[in-house]
Amino acid sequence: MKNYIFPENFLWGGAIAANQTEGAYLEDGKGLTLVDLLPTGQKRWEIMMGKLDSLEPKEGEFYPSHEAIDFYHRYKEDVALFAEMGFKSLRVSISWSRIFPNGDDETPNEAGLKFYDQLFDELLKFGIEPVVTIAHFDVPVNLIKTYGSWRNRKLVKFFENYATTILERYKDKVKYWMTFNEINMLLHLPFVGAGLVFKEGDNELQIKYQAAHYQLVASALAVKACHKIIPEAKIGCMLAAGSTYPYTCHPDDVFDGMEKDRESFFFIDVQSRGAYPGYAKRFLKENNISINMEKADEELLKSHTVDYIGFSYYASRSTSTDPEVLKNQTSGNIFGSVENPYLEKSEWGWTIDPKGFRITANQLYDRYQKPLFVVENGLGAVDEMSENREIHDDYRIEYLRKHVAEMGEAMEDGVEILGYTSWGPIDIVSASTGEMKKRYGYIYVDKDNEGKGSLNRTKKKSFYWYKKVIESNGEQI
Ligand code: BGP
Repeated sequence: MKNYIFPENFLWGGAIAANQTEGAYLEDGKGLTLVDLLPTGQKRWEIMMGKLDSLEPKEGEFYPSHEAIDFYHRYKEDVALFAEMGFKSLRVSISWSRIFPNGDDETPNEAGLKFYDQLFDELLKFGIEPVVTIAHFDVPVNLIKTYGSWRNRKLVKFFENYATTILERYKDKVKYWMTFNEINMLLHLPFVGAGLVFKEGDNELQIKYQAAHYQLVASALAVKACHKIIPEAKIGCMLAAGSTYPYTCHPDDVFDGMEKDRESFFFIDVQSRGAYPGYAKRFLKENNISINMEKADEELLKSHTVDYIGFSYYASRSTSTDPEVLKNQTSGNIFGSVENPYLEKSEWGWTIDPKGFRITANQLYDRYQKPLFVVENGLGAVDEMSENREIHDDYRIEYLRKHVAEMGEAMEDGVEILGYTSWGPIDIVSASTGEMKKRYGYIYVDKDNEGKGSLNRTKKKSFYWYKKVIESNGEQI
């Protein structure tokens, strides 16, 4: 395999999220967060789409986030394992409801602030840069209950207060921040992305785009606060990315592919260029969506744009406008409309497209001309442990090797990339399914889909592979 030269200070590492790792869901003053209401199975999907009748966990139901992998109590052991792999960075999210249990509290919860102080100190002890996601799918439930979550402009103030509090508290420890995780997911999983609950007769599109506007304003306020409180820090946006391929070269398919990409680019255009683009204004008008946009909003969006483009890449997408093609579709992906017949898929039906990673990185860099940061990439797979307790996850090494190679190609194309924090460096709860069985980690965690297991950690074969990749700064993949 070809050798790639990565920058000396390239931030190799891994990415996790509070709600998928910490557990301790009500410990030390933490309030309920939306993910604490997500069971597994079909019900999870319905709730993620904003269809739920209760904002309380149900008696006797299993909620994966309640214990997750108990990172809250085991983080020192896990950080030591990340350090053994040579991590330069670890992307983590701060749980909003650990800091403001109800979201609208007058004062922050000191025990919550203290936990992240300890976590960042542990990381810095090993020379690992914390890369912090301010909001990763975890709106405090009280904000949903009392205000309707991001339907309500009041969330902007609550978010600004939360962001300012953590920026102030960790200004000497954290130099890399990002605002909303996969901000475009709000359109596809509105409850997860924005705590939106829909009732009969709601105009869901109107509600989603108004909520998106409030999140974009809130994101700009966080950027403004970060540049003021920590001038040397970098704060980015975060997009669930993956270029969309037209199923044929018919102009209708090509145009549809461009439209599907723009559905996601809209968020980043606003966060990186500072204004609603013309195609978005046309879309809103043609769909009778009227945004409650205050004069100050436009000035804010224009004056406080992000420093880098963070994104997740799992797969490219494909789309078709031909009813004949669409009719035969078994399953597309959450963004595109059709399966790509040229590509393999994971056990969860996610397309595997390493070259798509290079295509996506080039497309984003061409569009924004700002440094990129790959903050999620990885393969969710079923791992089997052998009798002598080994996990030979060669399939994961293969996936990652090919994607790191294409990232190297993108850098040779001139794309500036700050770092690569692969998703789930340790097995954690799957966001979409709530399963532990969908494993991403270099480290195996003994816990099953029903929450049973010792939680013991075991290094997989990929642990040693990634250690070598980092040691050689990407030369030995
Ligand atoms: C992204 C989320 C992550 C992570 C990832 C993998 O949408 O930002 O939280 O979960 O998807 O998805 P899953 O866990 O569903 O396999």
